[in-house]
Amino acid sequence: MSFTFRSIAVAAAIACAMPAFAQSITVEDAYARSASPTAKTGAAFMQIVNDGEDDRLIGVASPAADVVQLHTHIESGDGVMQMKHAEDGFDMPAGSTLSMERGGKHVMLMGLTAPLAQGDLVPLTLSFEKAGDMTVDVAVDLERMPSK
Ligand SMILES: [Cu+2]
Repeated sequence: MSFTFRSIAVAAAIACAMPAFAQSITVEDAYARSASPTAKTGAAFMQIVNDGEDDRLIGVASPAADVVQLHTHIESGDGVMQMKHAEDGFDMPAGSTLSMERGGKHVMLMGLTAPLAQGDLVPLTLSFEKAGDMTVDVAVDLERMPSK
């Protein structure tokens, strides 16, 4: 495929006309919860669809908690699943979906600045190595059951 100057200019104009969130990465089915209304810790879960190039989710931030981290679960030797801070983030190959689900990868919210109340919106800024930062409002759903 070869680009002429004209096609690049048209593509740039189209890109500028789109809202900032219309990127190659989309966040679907996001929700946040805590184990109880008074819990100091919460978590957020979502599906992140990458329709663009190979990328990596390298960080997450939110005003909703003092410490916000990407976590995964690993099995310690005795078969017990433990949470672990994924310091290198999560790989997101082109065309893949990163699933953050209960019992697996998740966004950890430690030291909640306010309790998570049903229906509240928690802003999360996801940082991608190539796609940059994306902020999504994640609804609190305390009643949702794990999908598996
Ligand atoms: Cu965790």
